[in-house]
Amino acid sequence: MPSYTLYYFNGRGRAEICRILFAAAEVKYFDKRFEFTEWERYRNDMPGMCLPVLEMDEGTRMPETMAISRYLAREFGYHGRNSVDMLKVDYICDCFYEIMHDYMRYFHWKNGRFRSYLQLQYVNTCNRVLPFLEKNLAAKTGSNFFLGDQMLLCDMMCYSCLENPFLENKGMFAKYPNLIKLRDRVAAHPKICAYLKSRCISKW
Ligand SMILES: N[C@@H](CCC(=O)N[C@@H](CS)C(=O)NCC(=O)O)C(=O)O
Repeated sequence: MPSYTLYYFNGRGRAEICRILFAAAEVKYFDKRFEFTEWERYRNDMPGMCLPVLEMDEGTRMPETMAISRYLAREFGYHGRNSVDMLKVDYICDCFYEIMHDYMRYFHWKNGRFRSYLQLQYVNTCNRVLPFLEKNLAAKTGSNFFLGDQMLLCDMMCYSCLENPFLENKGMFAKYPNLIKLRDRVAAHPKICAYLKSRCISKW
């Protein structure tokens, strides 16, 4: 197993799904967090000049949240049993990631890092994507997770991408009882539950 360093800012944000995967698989990694004030100094050292980035064996640095998450999920056995299951896991993950992406932009807009108005886009994405995911879960009566009884990357995405949206507006989720149940189930996984209790506290 390579030695891993995960670079991100001092928040949960896009990197949290990777941290949850490391926790679920009980794999050790170095969780390197930058403050925004020091980012300028490191930006040019990162592929794509943005974070998260995964470094392996103190050499190769890889960018892009979902590419990293899929790699870790494959390595740790959370990406599905066959190619069709992986396709399903991927499309569910990409739906959740659309929310994460728009939420992050909206969050930074609220906190003065962007100029344009992004709340509407984030809410529209939730209204488009969440009913679809809820329907996927409702069709799986008797199963604990999106694809059956095994928790996979897409289930962890349900927890990680909806964390701040849920904290900010629980009412928005009243229409999605199956997503809430899944979220609670992932949080109750023994390894993830232990990680959630011990992690650094941040606003995003
Ligand atoms: N497509 C990239 C986007 C990553 C991204 O936008 N990251 C933000 C932080 S959440 C960033 O590094 N921004 C750098 C900056 O604002 O200079 C991904 O999905 O990982």
